[in-house]
Order: sequence, then structure tokens, then C-alpha cells
Amino acid sequence: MSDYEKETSASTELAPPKSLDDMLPKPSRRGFLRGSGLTLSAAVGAAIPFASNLPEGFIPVALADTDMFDGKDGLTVLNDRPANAETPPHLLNDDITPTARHFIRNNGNPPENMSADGWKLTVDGLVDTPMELSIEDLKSKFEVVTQALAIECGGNGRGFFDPPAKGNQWTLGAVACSEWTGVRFADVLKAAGVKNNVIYTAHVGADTHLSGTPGKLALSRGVPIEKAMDPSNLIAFAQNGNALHPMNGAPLRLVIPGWPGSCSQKWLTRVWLRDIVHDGPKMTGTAYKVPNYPVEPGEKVDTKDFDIIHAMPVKSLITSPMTGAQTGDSSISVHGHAWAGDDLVEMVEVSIDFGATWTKADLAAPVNPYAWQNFDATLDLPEKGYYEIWARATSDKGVSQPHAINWNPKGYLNNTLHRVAVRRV
Ligand SMILES: Nc1nc2c(c(=O)[nH]1)N[C@H]1C(S)=C(S)[C@@H](COP(=O)(O)O)O[C@H]1N2
Ligand SMILES: [Mo]
Repeated sequence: MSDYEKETSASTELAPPKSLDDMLPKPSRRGFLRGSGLTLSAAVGAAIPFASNLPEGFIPVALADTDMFDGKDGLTVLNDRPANAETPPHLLNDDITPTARHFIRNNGNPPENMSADGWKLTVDGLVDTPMELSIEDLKSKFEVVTQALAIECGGNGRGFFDPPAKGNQWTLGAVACSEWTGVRFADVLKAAGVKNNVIYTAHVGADTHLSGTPGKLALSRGVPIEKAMDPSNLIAFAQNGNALHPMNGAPLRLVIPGWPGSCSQKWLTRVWLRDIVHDGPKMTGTAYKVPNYPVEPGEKVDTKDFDIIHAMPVKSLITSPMTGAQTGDSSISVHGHAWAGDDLVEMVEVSIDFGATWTKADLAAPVNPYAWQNFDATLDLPEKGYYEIWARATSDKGVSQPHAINWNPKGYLNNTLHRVAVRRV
């Protein structure tokens, strides 16, 4: 057993749902549905001729956990238990991602209680002064700041892996750049007094493991203390000027931009400072890790040869035009965003001729560190026909996006160039 498991008596095994009933949404979460067939019809939007045969406690599959996606707009649902949904690129066209279009990535069951009243954040472990802070305490004791911060899931792009990698088949849209309001993670850590022997943080949230086993966590990750101390990291209680969306971690979450989204613990209840690399669920084995040497697609890699992912790689996304667009014009305007983990994007180039020639896009500086950078370009479409717009970002370290996937067994860090199909008619 790892130290983590000893401390929490939690196991990291992922148990499959026990029965069909177990896979259906829990009636308690949608109490209004318990009741007459008429209420069910209203919810389904149609008469239910066999309503009287529906076993007690069963909910029509058509309604499966749709409440999780309330307040979200146009997301592609990959899974509803746990809830996972990504945003089609053309719906990410805004420079600041509206909450309705911020993707959802859950590893377990969201907490039942997401009320800000009475929410407590514990900061403990190797600190001088362990603290228990309410959201009001955070607001009154620390400077409140607002920043646009990009979050990308480590598995974004996994759906393009060949041979495939297990896990959510994200395509392009497990990325967003909302405006987050909160206090600096570093300020809170400094107030607690980080002891000299601390090397890693450990983050705990109030969501529960899919198995429903009490005390068992779905995900608990951490970062090296040097990364934790970056002044851009926030303990956030607001997203785009409002309370956090329930599926984006209400009422309190970490935002650790530049690194895999999994470092940004949602429903945050505890930050624990440790003198070993944190070994919570999804920190061990091969989770959020890549081989530390180049591998062939499909190659088997020994678990000991995997390293924990740190910064995310340089990447760009074309958000306008949307793929499949048609135009009667002889030129087309291109808009998108680019980001580069802990680095800056120095250049974005676009191509209309399958990469034979490249044109430099106008690239804006980030509105603040770790916001994605917007780019614009205009490309000529010399005659009628099919074209592809390609985009390629280069970081200030001189690293560019590759054409081919840097394949790895778990399907992480796909930053190949984005291609959008357009037709001049
Ligand atoms: N408590 C908790 N925090 C979590 C997760 C989770 O399952 N539970 N998923 C992580 C992962 S893998 C990602 S990519 C981001 C996604 O944030 P979002 O759902 O707000 O887009 O949340 C991270 N924080
Ligand atoms: Mo993720």
C-alpha cells in the first residue's frame, strides 16, 4: 500500500458499475422525476404509453444525467457517467471561453453538496500552521485576482491515436480559456508556511469514486512545489464573473494552467504538502505519464519507463471557419488560439496548400501569463474547390507542432497541427 492509501484507506481500483440500475441516474439526484407518469412524460417531451410498466425508481434512459449538462451549450457528450463532454472547435471561437462552452472532464461522481456556505478548504501536511479556510476567509485574507487561464486535458486529441489508446476519445475540444477569479495558490501556501522538506502538493476534492465506495477518491493529483508556487495558479471561486459551474468544480477549484488539466483539482477540499511525489489516484502506474524514450506506435512500455507529464506541449486550434465551411469569396479569414504549456507562443503560421507554403498569422500577446494567444490571418482561395487550412504554432523555445502524432500508450499530449476543410463554391 502506498503512503497515500495508508493515509486515506482508499484504493485506486476502478470497479465497473454493478447493474443496469446502477448505470442509470440516481433518482435522488432528480427527485422531481419520482412521481406520476405524467411528470415523466413532461420531462421526456412525449407520452409514454407503457409508463405503468416502468419499474419503481427507474428513469427513462433518454433523461440520463442530462442535468449535469444544464448550462452547457453545444458540447459533444462522450460519456455521462462520469460526465465527459468536449466543445467543437468552432464553438471555442471566443477569446475568453464562456462557461457554457467550457469542457467537462470528470473521473468520478460529482459531490452532492456544492454549496459555498460551509465549504472548507484544509491546508495541512508539512506546513508550519495547518489552516481550515472558508471561501469567505479566502476572500478576506488574501488578494483576489482575475485572470484568463487556459486548461487543457492531458488526453485531448487521444481520439486520433492509431493504434487507439484506451480512455475518453477526446478529439480537439478538451481545452478552454475562461476567466477565473480567486486567490493565488502561492499566497495561501505561504500563509500556511511551507516546510523546507516539501517537494510536492497533493490535491483532494469532494467528488467520489464511481464505485460509490465511501472515502475512495476518483482522482487526487499534485505538482512539484516549484510549480505550485507560480503566481498564476489560482484557488478559484468564480468563472467568467459568476460562481463556478457545478461541473467545473463549484464552489472551489484549483487552476494550475500550462500543465495537464488533471492538476487543477475541482471541488477542492484539501491541499496537503508532502516530502514525496504524491501517490494519490491517477498519480501512480501510468496515469498522466508518457514513456521517457521515443516509442513506436503500439509499442509496449514497462511501467518503470514512464515519467509524470509536466508542461503541456505547444498547440493551436482554428476556431473559425468551422470545418466544412463553404464560401463564395476568393479569400477567407482565419481565427484561432495557441498556447504552449509554461512557454509563450512566438509564432503561428497557416497554410492553404497542404503545408507547401506557410503564412505568418497575426499573433496577439496573452492577456496575462497562461492565457491562450489569439491569431488571425487571411488566406487566398485562388479558384473554386476543396482546401484545407492548417495551423502550426511555434513556442519561444523554438518548438513547433508536429505533423504526426507522438504516439504513447495512454494517449496523451497529442499536439499535431489542426486541419480544417473549406470549400470555395
Ligand atoms: N476533483 C476532481 N478534479 C478534477 C477532475 C476530477 O475528476 N475530479 N478531473 C481533472 C481533469 S482530468 C481535467 S482535464 C480537469 C477538467 O476541468 P473541467 O472539467 O472544469 O473542464 O479537471 C481536473 N480536476
Ligand atoms: Mo484531464
